[in-house]
Amino acid sequence: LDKLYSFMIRLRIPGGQISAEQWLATHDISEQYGTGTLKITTRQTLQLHGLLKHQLRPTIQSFNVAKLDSIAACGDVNRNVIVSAHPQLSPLHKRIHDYADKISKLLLPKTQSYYEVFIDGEKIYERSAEADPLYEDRYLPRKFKIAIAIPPSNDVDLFTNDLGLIAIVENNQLKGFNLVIGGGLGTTHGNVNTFPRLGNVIGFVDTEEKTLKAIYETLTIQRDFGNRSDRKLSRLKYTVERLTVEGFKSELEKRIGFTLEPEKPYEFTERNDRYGWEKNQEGKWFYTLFVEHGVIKSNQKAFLYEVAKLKASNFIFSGNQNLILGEISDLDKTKIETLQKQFEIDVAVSALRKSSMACVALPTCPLALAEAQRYLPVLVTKIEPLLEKYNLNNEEISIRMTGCPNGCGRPYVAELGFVGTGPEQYNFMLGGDRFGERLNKLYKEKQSESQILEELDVLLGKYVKEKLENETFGDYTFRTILN
Ligand code: SRM
Ligand code: SF4
Repeated sequence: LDKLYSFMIRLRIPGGQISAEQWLATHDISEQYGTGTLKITTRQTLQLHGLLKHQLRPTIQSFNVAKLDSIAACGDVNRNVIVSAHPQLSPLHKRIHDYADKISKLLLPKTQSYYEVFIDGEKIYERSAEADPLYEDRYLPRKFKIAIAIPPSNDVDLFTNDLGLIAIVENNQLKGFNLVIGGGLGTTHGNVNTFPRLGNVIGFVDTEEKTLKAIYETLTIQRDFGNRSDRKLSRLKYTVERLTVEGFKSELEKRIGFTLEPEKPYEFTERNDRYGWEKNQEGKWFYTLFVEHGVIKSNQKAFLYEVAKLKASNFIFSGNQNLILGEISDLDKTKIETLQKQFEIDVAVSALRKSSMACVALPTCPLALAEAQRYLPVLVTKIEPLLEKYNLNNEEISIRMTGCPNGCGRPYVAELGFVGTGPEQYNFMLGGDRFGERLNKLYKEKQSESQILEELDVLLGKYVKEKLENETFGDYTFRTILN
């Protein structure tokens, strides 16, 4: 008897938006194959777990019919391109969103083997075999991640990406993008050469042509200069450290054939999703549903299926693992509100819970050392009374947990970060800011739940007594403990 392997499928959904029809198809596919659970990831897409080998082809074929694929959702290529999810933020939202699709298409590997293996079995040499000038015959040294942020929201955690674009909007006009290079979070316990890093802003580009060129050539630099001998040190952040930021920038300018303009001013003042109902400039409604750590609960799944049947909205996944129902008319809003009541959707949750994020970890992630998405909700329930004790219930303190130091739930840019070190033990990180512009630092190693709660009791007590006016918890701990 052989082992009964099971697989995970992750979709490629640039900008995280699908139609109601695609949601219906995804729902049906998840009922037929895998565990039935739909999981929204920290990169605005969906994963299905527990697919047996014989289910892989029919699952991928069904997604293909719905015009959804999983090409380059994993591997040493450009991954799912993410964009600020909230259409309310800018009248130019749609235009900026289109960039995600364009960038994703530009950087897709040219090989057609996905179709040969999973879709129709037609031999690749019988298809028009195209050369791949970007990935050539070797791909990148490692995964590559791109995000687009639309200030004032940093809901994509822009600075943690290999390459980031900050949309510069002036007088309702998209002027272009600030380019940010060299972010990345993965580390390895005990390997001092690995570290999380926030990207550096290196300049501004105005036209679409220049933007796409700069993105493309950033990848060719990583292809040519990235470390191919040690996978632990092969992300772009290490290439940038080796070449220096200035060195990287001049190599980029050489390859693109123009000089980057000086960066334009921008400001991030939010990172959380805007939960509940909101109206955009065109008078359409949006509803943001809180999905704890991206795991869609059964009542939420049933609700979303009924909403999709109305064909009254699109479905947008956020980088905070939540779901936005978008572009809803006044009439359809009423219908959706009725469904909300029927499926008991709009339950109140605390500000802390709404600011929490966790990676998958156990039981499916083979790299997990500790629990994350199954345990953080429990820990939050135990922290909530402490917040109540100090009258901090409305504080949106960001709290994030991962089962290992790879950082899939971006714990290194949280005010409270917990990184799994072993069963029921976490490195306790403090001092990140609220909007993802400063890394936190290790406060206490290998902490158990009771140690975490004792520490927090003391820290929160001191915070309410000693904080400066409007000082967030992250800024306070950074100023008083870690600086
Ligand atoms: Fe991740 C590997 C889950 C976002 C850094 N990540 C994995 C794997 C595939 C484990 C593996 O290699 O076998 C996990 C699958 C678990 C499972 O059972 O589903 C996994 N990563 C996830 C997701 C699903 C977490 C979530 O709960 O949402 C996220 C999927 C994103 C997507 O849709 O593409 C996810 N992973 C991230 C992020 C956050 C981000 O991209 O914004 C990071 C940190 C940012 C970064 O890349 O630096 C991240 N994942 C990693 C790493 C460390 C990479 C490194 O540079 O060292 C690994 C391990 C690796 O690549 O070797 C990893
Ligand atoms: Fe798995 Fe570690 Fe990523 Fe969590 S952070 S999903 S445990 S690889």
